[in-house]
Amino acid sequence: PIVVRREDYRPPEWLVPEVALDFDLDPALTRVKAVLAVRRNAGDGPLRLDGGGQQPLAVRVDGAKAEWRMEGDQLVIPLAGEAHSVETEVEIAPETNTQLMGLYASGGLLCTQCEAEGFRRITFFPDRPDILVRYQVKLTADQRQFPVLLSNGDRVGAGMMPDGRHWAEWHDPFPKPGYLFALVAGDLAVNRDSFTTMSGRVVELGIWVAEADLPRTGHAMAALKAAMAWDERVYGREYDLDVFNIVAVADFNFGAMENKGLNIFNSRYILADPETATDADFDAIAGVVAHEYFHNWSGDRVTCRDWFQLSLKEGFTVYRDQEFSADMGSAAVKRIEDVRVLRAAQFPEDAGPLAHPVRPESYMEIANFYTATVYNKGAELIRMMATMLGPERFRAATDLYFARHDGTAATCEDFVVAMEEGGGIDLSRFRLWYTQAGTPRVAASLTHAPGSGKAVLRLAQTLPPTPGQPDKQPQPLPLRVALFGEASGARLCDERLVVLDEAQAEVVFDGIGERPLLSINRGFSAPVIVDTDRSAAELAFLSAHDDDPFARYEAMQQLMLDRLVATVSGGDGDPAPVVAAVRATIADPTLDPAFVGEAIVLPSEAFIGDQLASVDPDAVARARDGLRQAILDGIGHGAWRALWAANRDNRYELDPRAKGRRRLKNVALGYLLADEAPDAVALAADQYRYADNMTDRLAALQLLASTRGATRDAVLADFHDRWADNGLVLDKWFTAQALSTRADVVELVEALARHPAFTLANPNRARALIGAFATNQRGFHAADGRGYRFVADMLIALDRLNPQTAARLVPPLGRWRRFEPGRAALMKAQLEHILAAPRLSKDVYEQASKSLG
Ligand code: HT7
Ligand code: ZN
Repeated sequence: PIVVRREDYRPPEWLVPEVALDFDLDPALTRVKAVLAVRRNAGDGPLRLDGGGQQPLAVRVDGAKAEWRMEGDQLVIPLAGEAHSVETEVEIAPETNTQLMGLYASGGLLCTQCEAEGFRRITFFPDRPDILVRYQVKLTADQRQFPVLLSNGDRVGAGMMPDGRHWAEWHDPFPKPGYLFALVAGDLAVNRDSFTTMSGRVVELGIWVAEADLPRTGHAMAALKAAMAWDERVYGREYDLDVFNIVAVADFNFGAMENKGLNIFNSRYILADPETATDADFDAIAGVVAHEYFHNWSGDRVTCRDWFQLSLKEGFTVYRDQEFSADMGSAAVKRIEDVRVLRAAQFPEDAGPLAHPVRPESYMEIANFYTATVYNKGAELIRMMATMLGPERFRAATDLYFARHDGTAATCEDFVVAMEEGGGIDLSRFRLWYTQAGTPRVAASLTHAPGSGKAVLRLAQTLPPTPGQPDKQPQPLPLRVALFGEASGARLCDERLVVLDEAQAEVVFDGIGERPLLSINRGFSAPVIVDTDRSAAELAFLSAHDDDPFARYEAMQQLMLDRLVATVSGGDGDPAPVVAAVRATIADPTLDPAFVGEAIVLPSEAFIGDQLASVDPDAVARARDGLRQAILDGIGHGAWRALWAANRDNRYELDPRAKGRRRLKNVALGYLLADEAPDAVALAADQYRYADNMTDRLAALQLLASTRGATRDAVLADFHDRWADNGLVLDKWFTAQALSTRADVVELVEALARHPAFTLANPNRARALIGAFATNQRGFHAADGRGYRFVADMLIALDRLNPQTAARLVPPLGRWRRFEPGRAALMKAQLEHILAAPRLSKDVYEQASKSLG
């Protein structure tokens, strides 16, 4: 496959100010006519239009048949003048499009997905994000089968044809790249609402779904309106069209897509009611709806010059959606969740063979770079700049960014320059965050000579080598730091923002009259790993006294992690300090239950493994099970049951407090089931049976799925029968079993892959079973390699249908170097098996070959 390099970017030779598209829609054969107004911009080359394997049926220039040739998938048309009208015609077959890129069929609908390079599969076009085009789109289709015809912008006309077909015409006044084009045709019902913008314009909002799903669109609509108001209040950004439509589809490669004025969503991020969606689903819906809406400015109005700049829109928009969700609920819990995601997905990526900078230098397949690094680490970069600037200067800088780059395709460098000029700060060294891969490590140690009144914090940073980057330079790390008195429990100084921009530094604190304890990287102000020499007693103290909720959570987690790592390594894994700290946390009446639920949950097996030089998954599982049991015994069954009971509510509510109580209740249930005591199993079964919401029902099901016996089988059968007709809920049934800790989980999952409801054609279903299983530390890493083989075989089968979704299954195998030699060899063998498969996509080839390299 061809490698695309950032350094090879050249401005386009031809621009396309306008395009008229005419779609004759039919699932079996759709005809697309495109008339492009083209104008020479640079160079003297022919017009090159990207294609996706289709052949042109006709090519006309200025109305006349023209000379053309194909070079690979590109249509090349020599043009003599400076401006021309170029017309092409193609036929495509949406119903055979299993890749779900371009125009495809999903559950009776026709819909599009064009980011990153799907538009070329619809029509010949210069499919690059820096070609901004004004669109006129005419859609014609059978009226009975496709009564609703939608595209970007405003509907300017519609009518019937004599043959039972009808048409609609849409104009989008905002120039946009092809990746933001969208159309939908189908039999859809709409939840309509409106939003009045800050300047008084009324925007018509529509969420389009199958008629039966309409009652489950209310939460998404409320989130959309909240996001529109938030973006006005916090960033001064107003919506700009008269219409904003969202369509939910069942088959989608990703979460959602920010097409201008016509967002298309994976239905799992739209549809929710208490019976079918968990609290986490409700939160994810609000977050994704907001994310896509925020892209209207950070993505659509200001787009990317080339795909290496992807984090310009994605990192910034993730930061914006994280802050929105923090404002809508508990900011502390949201930060904890976001850091947990970063550590679970991005830190391992940064430490493995697929590590890449936030602004990558090269790719074979751009779809492989929609990663946690580009999205989540990218968001952390924006957060660090916001922290260093402070809220007012950050707002001035984003205002400058939007004003300067509105209507253009910009770069990450443009964003940093706007931060510098609008915020009055020098970010020269900060740019290293965009170019260097890897997670920085900071060693921090605090000394205090009694009677001196001084405390000295010594900091040293290192950045590990990553593929292609053996040597690194120190990056500026903004660390929020405070000190607490061990005797008084009080804060000994104001919080300081220490920006560590050298390899080493010393920070002196004056006026420190008692032995201080270190609270560092408060709020997780920098996306780094901090190594401290804090003892179990110090961590336990901070877990009870730190006044930064993230740091308090972190102290508890570090305390647990130190015990777990010590146990795995054969050292002192005495659980007593952990048990005491958990006891103190659950007994503290001042704490938010949601926070308590997060703080007392054990680190995942994967995260424990990430701390080890060579992972033995069995040893990790034993250590974690042992600590879980010790916490159950140490606190006592009765106390856990009391905690469970104390956080039960008689009536379901969806407010943050009720969600927090459910979370804590279900964490308590998890501890109670540590030893599968019959009364705990019965309690979980009762919770399952009598739950009035999916959060509680699924929590019980998930826990019971790891047990043995008739109760487990009965609840799983019940859940299946209740929800057999609801695809999104049935996905949860597959996932609950894929994540089971039972020793026979591989066989169970293999059997589920033969279940009549299982299909690789639907990405949600494939991810629900195979994707979830690949995160199951016990099953996936079964010592005989059967888990690896299962995932590899499924991946090869999926690659034939949907390469993008298949490629996302490679990274779990790509971590082979982190495991003990036996597992490492088995994982490597499966990567080789994948690479030997015939007709491999470039998506999977890139990920598998880099994982072995
Ligand atoms: N900007 C959207 C990216 C996306 C995507 C990328 C590759 C393949 C399919 C896709 N569907 C959507 C999603 C977002 O970040 O908002
Ligand atoms: Zn996005």
